[in-house]
Amino acid sequence: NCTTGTTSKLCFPSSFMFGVATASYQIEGAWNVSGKGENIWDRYTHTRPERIFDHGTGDVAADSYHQFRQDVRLLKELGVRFYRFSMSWSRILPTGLTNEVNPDGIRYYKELIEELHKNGIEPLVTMYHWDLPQPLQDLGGWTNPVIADYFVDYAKVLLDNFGDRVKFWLTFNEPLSFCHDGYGGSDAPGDRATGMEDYLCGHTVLRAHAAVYRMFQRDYNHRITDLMGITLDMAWIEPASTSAEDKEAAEITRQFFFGWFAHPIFSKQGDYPPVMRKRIDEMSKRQNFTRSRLPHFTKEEVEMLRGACDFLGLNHYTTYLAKRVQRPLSPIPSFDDDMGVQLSQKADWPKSNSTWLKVVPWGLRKTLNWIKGTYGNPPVFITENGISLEPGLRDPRRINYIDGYLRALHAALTKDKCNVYGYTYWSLIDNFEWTRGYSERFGLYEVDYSSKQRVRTARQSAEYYSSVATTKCLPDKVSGYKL
Ligand code: PNW
Repeated sequence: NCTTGTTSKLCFPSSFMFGVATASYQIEGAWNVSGKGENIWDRYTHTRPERIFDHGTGDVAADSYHQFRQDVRLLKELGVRFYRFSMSWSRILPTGLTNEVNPDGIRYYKELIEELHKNGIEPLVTMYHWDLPQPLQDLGGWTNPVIADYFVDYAKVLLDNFGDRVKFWLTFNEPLSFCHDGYGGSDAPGDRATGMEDYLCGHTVLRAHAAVYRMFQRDYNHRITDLMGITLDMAWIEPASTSAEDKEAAEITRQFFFGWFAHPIFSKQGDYPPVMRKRIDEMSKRQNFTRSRLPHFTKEEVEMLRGACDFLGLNHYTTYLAKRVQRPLSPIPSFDDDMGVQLSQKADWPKSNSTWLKVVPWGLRKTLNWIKGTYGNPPVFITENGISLEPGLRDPRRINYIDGYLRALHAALTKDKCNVYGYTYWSLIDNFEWTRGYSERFGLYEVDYSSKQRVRTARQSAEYYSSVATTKCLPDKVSGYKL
């Protein structure tokens, strides 16, 4: 806390970094322009429009492929220290493989990075934010172990081309989301098998992450400021009651949702969380499978994964309640049955425009403390936190959301001594929200989808966030913005 005059303000350390995030498929558009190849979200939105709430596609999105200088202007206006964006694999490698490198793809990201540097903004680059090249999906996508090798090849192209100008890298964004929802739910590629393909996806992704991190360590991080992490999402999971069963259910959920990817990398022991191993092995046996549906790492792979990260990227939006459920044995595998938990949210938690997103700021503080306790206080960078609301420039509820979560973060930092180095608001601008299409708006800037240029206009929250990012202090009260 720093004291100014008579009021005590909540301030972050001067080294603390504030930024904003986007992702390639959600903002770039230009889906078939300048040599870009087709990816799984192009294919999915074009062939299964009924799967997308408003039948939207990322064909044009916010047109950031053409409007990126405009985006950088907004970043400058906000006064943020860094910009988290992702690179589109098929824009750089149209076939997904290195037989063909698209010069326009390389040029686009070089220009974006140069524009950022000219404006004093640090790039934080996500290598993979869900847009797998379609030719790789045709080989089975992330369920095929060979995709890990192709990801290493792609990562090498990125590090060779941009490694000298990008210091902060993230290999993957939210493997839980794209493995569980993509290979076991309703995200692209779609129509896959839960309890089977989601685990195969996770296995390939973890192996790919370790291989890229080790390559980075060996050949690329010549400057000590070069860092590579992975972004995992963790909603806080609170027991639905004080019963021992529900407490256990909450911990099982944390391990299935977060430990699945965090335990192999950040725990002392390495490998999958023991509770996941045990439950999936047992359930597989009861379902008469010869082998567990959860694959095994070799000893070498366990070692390669253990500690394969300079920092943990954390996406956090909301909280769920966990209750133990005993379902009758189903012969059909499913991640949910393996986990055996029923999730819900409290009716009186403030809502957003996304069904899954309720406003529960204390959940962030608990999440950070759980990570600290479980993995020995690793360096954490919050890579996403945000809220969707109805269109409009007056968005006091967004200001309230950010303010609430930043207060919880401040307490975790100063009172609980959690190791957090930065905070990223999702998102800079409104964008294509996957299966929710354009119906959910997370932007500090509103995008006018009816205009050809996809005109961006600041919301009130942009002004609020800019003041936080530049002063590193929270205003005394946010009541100036009427709810
Ligand atoms: C994030 N949860 O995914 C994605 O990284 C972004 O691309 C996306 O735009 C953003 O959410 C907003 O929807 C999440 O269940 C998936 O808590 C699931 C959860 C949170 C974020």
